[in-house]
Amino acid sequence: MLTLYRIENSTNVERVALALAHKGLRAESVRVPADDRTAVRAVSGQDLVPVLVHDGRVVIDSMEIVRYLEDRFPATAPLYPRDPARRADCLLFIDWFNRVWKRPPNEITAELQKPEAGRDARRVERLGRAMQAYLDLFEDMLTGREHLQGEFSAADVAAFPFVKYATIHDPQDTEPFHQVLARYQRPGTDHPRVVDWIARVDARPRA
Ligand SMILES: N[C@@H](CCC(=O)N[C@@H](CS)C(=O)NCC(=O)O)C(=O)O
Repeated sequence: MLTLYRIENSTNVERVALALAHKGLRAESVRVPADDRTAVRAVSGQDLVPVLVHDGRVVIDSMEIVRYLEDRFPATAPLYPRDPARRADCLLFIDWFNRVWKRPPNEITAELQKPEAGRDARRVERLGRAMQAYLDLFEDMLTGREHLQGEFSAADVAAFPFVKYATIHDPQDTEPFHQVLARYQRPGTDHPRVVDWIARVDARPRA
């Protein structure tokens, strides 16, 4: 049995929700309040979601969970290329996304939480430009293919919940990190493939 601990509107939970649905796996959801992680801490010893419990085994970290699902359920729709070279490209992309791409929005969010007098506006501007430039990179990655690695894969699972804010942002969603994702990713007429990719992946089911 699979159980997913989640909070509403979580980027990292959406990764797992996309992966579960792609693989046709059902999971019981435990929805916890964003401001009370007691249940998450009790089951996993830490506060962050997503947490997956599979027959008593606890897995934390969204992309570790996605890999775990692939390893444990290899017969269902794959999320990583079978070809070793392409699989390595996919793993590298995910590592880059987590370690490099995520830094500017995280750092802008932290900067904007400082009192106004102590903020480094130039740094925010520079980091914002980096986020916008990554849209150009995604546009190029999508040349001649519908997903970041051709077929829908863990690369799309990793990036979509964050990059989607370029076109999808509920004005009622005032979560600071989400506002940064929306504010500093502005697709223009030179990003048609990114815009189509967001719509394509957004049409997919979630668990
Ligand atoms: N590296 C972790 C990050 C998890 C994470 O930051 N989750 C957010 C929700 S998207 C969270 O639980 N934040 C709560 C907090 O920071 O207190 C993953 O990929 O799962």
